[in-house]
Amino acid sequence: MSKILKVKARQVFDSRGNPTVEAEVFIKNNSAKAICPSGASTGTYEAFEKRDKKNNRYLGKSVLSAVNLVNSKISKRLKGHNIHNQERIDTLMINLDGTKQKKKLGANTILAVSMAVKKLSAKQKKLPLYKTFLVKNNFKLPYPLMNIINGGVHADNNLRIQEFMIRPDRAKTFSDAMRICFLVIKNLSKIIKNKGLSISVGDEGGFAPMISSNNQALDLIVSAIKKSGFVNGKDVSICLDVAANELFKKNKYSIHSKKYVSVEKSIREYKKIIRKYNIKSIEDPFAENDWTSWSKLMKSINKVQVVGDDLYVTNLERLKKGFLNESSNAILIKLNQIGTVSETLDVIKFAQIIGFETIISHRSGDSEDTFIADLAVGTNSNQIKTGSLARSERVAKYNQLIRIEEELGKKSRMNKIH
Ligand code: 2PG
Ligand code: MG
Repeated sequence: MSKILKVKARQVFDSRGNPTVEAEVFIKNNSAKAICPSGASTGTYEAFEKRDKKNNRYLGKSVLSAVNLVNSKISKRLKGHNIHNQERIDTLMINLDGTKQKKKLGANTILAVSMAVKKLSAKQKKLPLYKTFLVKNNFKLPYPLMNIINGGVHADNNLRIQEFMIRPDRAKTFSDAMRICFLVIKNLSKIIKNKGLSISVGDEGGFAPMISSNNQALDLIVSAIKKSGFVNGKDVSICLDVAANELFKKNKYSIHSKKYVSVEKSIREYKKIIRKYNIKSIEDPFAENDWTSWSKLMKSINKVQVVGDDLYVTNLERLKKGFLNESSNAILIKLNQIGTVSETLDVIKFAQIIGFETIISHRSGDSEDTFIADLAVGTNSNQIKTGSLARSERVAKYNQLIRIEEELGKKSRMNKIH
């Protein structure tokens, strides 16, 4: 009954209009499908994304060879295996690939299948997806980290920092968290418009006005929070993703202006904006190999969430190194950085054992697939980062969380922000 009959893939498109893999897994009388997302500011240590670099028909971006691999090798290997044994299935694919970064089959190839298997297992058991991960009861809803101003490689403006986010820290329910973010975003839209700037949006649905100073973006957000009747740093907190890999050259950083300055100076600037704008969370403040600067920052600030994204790439070995090095106190979780559901869950489990916050994240190239919304609830992750309240591929995840909250009814609780 639960044995895989075949796996089939097709090339579909992501939110940036780039080809991506959708995989569909079939058992007798049932099937499920999943779509793999894709990043723009990627870490060097991420698992490999397979694209047909030489196929000019899609400017080197098609994933037709990945699709072929699913339809041939992977389908053949997984045939007859039980969909409820996720670890076994993921291990079979990891071994079929045989390389450390999944270079042979591609993490995008493997992950689409891995997620589809997970969804089909839940569907077959007639369970909502969020009930099939790590948590078995007392489900909690995550706080949204809404990326409301886009910069860096996600927008065409000159903002150095990639993501300016808000987190509604005092929301009592997920629906109320949404209402608070909605108000701030609508007010921010008015403020930006009144300044004669454009309210067009970037890759993750946040506004992408033609401004170039981080402080200017932060001032706009502070005004929007105030205008909505909330207190910055209490009701709503500002959180950043610097994506510093993109702002690093010869041991210097150009985070706060175009000029490259020392790590010490960058830390002083961080402390300044943390104080001035009550910033509660900073992701990727330094580059992926610059472990010493991370721990220097950790030692010089407190009560700020420091999040490793490109630093850890959802990889257990790198997370262990960061733990020993005291590099951060939180980890961003992206399924396609590592390539299977099982490995992602192992990283989340370890992170929670060592007391790190786990933040489930979308990619800048994403799709209508809402897998990560269920993953956040099912792993007791206290935050989810999935863009702003614009672009359906972002909003779809928030809408799924609204449904989960409704389904949990009276038993539903918000998670805790530490
Ligand atoms: C990030 C992500 C998602 P990308 O840096 O955190 O916001 O961006 O998918 O481009 O790596
Ligand atoms: Mg990031």
